Amino acid sequence: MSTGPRVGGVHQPGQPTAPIGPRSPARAWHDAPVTGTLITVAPTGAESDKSDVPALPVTVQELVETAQDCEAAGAAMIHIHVRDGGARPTLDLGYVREALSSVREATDLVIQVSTGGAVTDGAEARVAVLDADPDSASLTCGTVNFGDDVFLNPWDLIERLYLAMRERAVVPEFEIFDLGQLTTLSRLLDKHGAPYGGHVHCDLVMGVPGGMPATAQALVACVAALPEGATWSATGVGRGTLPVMLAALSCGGHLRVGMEDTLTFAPGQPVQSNGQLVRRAAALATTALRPPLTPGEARAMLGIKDRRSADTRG
Ligand code: KMH
Ligand code: ZN
Repeated sequence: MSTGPRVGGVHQPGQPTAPIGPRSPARAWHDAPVTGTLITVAPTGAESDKSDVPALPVTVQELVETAQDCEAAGAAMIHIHVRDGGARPTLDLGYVREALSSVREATDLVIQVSTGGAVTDGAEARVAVLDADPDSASLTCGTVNFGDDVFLNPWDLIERLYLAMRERAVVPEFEIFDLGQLTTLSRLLDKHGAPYGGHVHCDLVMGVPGGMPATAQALVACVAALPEGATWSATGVGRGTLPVMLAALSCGGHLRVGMEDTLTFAPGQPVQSNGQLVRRAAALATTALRPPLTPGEARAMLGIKDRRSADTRG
């Protein structure tokens, strides 16, 4: 077995690899140092219509106001899906560039673009959004049924996105919709080495109809199968929001919340704003003695390249 050097728990390109496997028990989550909580807000998504959900931020102005509100509430990163002039999901580079640069000018948030897009988006457009100069980008590690649709993520697209991110100094966030996608992540890291920044960060997306359930049991199974040294957040879709949030906090994880995943705050109460969801997450994280990380602390943890102009750096 090789003991080649590791950065952030993954192999370096060109180094011999060790067998793929779960983290050693000695490095289990309960032994890891306690840190603050990275709160990511996913404010819009690609699935809901503005006509059905008036509080959904779809214009650049709404997105910027949402980002500012969520930053003040404790978010450190924003996961962005962009809408066009008709509020339809788009990967058009003009729209994406405008949205990302506007949020970067108005906030200190780590800016993550979605490469998942909508289930109807093709591979070329999903790779091309990386030219909009995000700090980070989502990278889903496998195909998953998505309600009546299929969210297609074949191996060759995963590799292509991964390498394109590294070429552009973009930090991936590996989106995990099912346990087996962690096997694909290990295969990816063993074949291609560490991502830009040298650190692996995953987001467990739980409760999509067709993916893993939004349960503590599924979360614990995923955490045991993460690459050594990885950090992770979790997001529970719909009614899975609170069970997943509480399980993630108790297992040392970070949180993603937002109207991409949750439209109901409590039974009979539609979500009023993304800020409302971030405030609840920040309050629970603080109660757990793991208060929200600042954007600067999130940058350091994730290995983000600083793209902010000198006059906006915090
Ligand atoms: N909208 C979903 C089909 C991502 O952003 O990378 C995919 C998604 C994942 O939301
Ligand atoms: Zn998304």
